[in-house]
Amino acid sequence: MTVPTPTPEDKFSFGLWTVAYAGRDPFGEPTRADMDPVYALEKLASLGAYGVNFHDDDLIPFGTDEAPRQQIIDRWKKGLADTGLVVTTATTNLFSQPIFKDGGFTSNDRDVRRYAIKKVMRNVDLAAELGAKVYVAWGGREGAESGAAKDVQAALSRYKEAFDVLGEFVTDRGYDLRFALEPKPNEPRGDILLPTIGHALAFIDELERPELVGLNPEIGHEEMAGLNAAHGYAQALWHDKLFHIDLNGQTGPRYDQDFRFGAGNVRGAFWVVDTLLAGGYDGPVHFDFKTPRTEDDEGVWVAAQACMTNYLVLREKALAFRADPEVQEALEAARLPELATPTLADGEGWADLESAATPDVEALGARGAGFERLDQLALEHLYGVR
Ligand SMILES: [Mn+2]
Repeated sequence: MTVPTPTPEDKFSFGLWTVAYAGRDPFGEPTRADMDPVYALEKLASLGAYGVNFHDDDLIPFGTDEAPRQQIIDRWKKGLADTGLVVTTATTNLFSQPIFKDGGFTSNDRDVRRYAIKKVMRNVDLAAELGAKVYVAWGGREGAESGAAKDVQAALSRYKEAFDVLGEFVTDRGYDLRFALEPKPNEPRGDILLPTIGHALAFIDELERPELVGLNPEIGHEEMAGLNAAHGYAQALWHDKLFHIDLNGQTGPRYDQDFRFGAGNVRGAFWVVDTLLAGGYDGPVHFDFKTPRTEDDEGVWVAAQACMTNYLVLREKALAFRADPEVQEALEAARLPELATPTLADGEGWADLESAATPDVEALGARGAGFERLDQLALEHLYGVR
């Protein structure tokens, strides 16, 4: 297998904040210079990317007046037209400024909550104008460090209120735009609300317009919680809620590492790609990574390109795994097709089970599942020996 080359048909997209991450962390100053957003567009297009997305404050520094704001937007639009990159999604920074230290939508302070919703609406207008189809909502500061500091039930009511207002806003404006919640268990808050895919799915059911809200799960965030990211993506697909994806790398439950996709938990990444292919996910393949602060500008683009390379490698391996006749046979032996058969036959009810003959319990208990063979075949594809 040669190293594959990405093309716009692969629909790879990057957050402006990913490649423009200058290396500031809780312990150190930035190690790279601020990046011009139009330079980021040019570099991403030259590497074969399809799309780009941004927080309002990534593109337009917080507090910029109206006239210079418009100049920035006009220059950005020209950059998009010149490079052919598409704005796939946009999002709001409700976490960097001191005003959001206790969150945006769920801050205890009502004035902060009102300002947060207004800030989102302003950037939703821009996102719609630029053609974004999904508006991502990562609630980074929606949470607490201590028990009494947050009334969680009241906070969830305010969280719902915000999405109900925003749902009404996009409906009234006639925008073709849906929201995607991005769960995360912790960091920067001690505990963040809607910490996992499951919490977020349950929350969506309580909204006035649940059809407008889905998920943007990030591999690293699920793995920070010790969860299986592929299973989470699969459940989001099952609920028809996988509106967008954040692919990156993570090594177990520790700080949010945001490694380039394919680094970190490689086996987990393989199953995420397999799950996306099996589930027919056809949205942008988006990377949310941060280049380590050890790297210079050249290293940033090495890492960005590697995200795409690793996805293409894993895609080829997952497809080869599924197409391998030996794998098909092993899947059959492991009874995977049988799981797709309903447990009760057409027209059967509980009474039929009650009167059904008891199977050979001992024989069923003694029978091997064949999963080790199946998993080893997957690993041999992943390790490149098949
Ligand atoms: Mn992350």
